[in-house]
Amino acid sequence: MIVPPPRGFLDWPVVTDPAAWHADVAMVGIPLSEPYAGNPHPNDQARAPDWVRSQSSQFCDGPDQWDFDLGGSLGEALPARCLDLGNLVWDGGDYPAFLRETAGRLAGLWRQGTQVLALGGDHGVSIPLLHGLEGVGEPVHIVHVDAHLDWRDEAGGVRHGYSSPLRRASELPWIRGMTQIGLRGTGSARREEYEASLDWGARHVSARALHDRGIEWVIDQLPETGPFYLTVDADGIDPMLMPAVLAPVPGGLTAPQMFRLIRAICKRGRLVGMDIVEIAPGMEPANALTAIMAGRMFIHALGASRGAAAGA
Ligand SMILES: [Mn+2]
Repeated sequence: MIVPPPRGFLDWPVVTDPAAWHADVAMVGIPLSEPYAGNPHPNDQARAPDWVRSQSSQFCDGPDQWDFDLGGSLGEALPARCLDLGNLVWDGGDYPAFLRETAGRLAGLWRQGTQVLALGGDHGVSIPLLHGLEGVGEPVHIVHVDAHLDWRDEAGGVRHGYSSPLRRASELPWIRGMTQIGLRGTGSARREEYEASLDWGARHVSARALHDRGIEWVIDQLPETGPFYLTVDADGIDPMLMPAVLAPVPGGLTAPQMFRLIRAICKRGRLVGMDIVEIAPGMEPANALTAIMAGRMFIHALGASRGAAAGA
């Protein structure tokens, strides 16, 4: 089921008919929010795609406006065909069917060379995106920003939840590696998962190491070439910047570190897609700071992918 949002991301045209999905850049919402049995949290991340879109004027006051982060206007940096494809909604029924259908649609976008931006939902929404990366046609390196490792094989019997996306990524033959940045929270990993991820070849960058050694040291550890896919759990960013999360952990990435990381990724290779997940609008302060930080990350990615934000 594909549902149009009340407002397109950055006011891009909303096109919910997959037959008409021909885009250089596309935004998709995946408002999946699968609470684990017994989870006491109000899992309202499903509202985040429309919430972030609704704040578009807050993170870009028009495509003609000079953007100092881009060294130009966003309008000048964007390609001709930018679409908002609406929300790909799971009806709560047959999850494997939803996964197949959604991944298939995303793979179709990647086969035509579309850069896919996505808004969750909880971190489980990265799973259909990671499956869809098959459509890129060559192995992809995952850059994962998160307070948590997210390598649980299952949690409460659920294998496609927000504790497991990077474990699921490790099982896909088109994922060639992953760099996990900002790690500092407990949960979604015990010794078993920690060791399984290292055995697989994941590169861990704890928040402590990041802050002790600096973002340039982190960037030096990324592969020399793309393609890259970036998955950002909002709790990976410092909660002073993205407070609307259910599992805030002090000491996350700063805005300058995150923007520098995005520019560096785009300089090394093609950023084929990016998701931002785990925004809980119910926790948002009145000034919409979390949505604004999400929007600014996407804008950095859009600009840097096309040579804006020069001097990376
Ligand atoms: Mn996560």
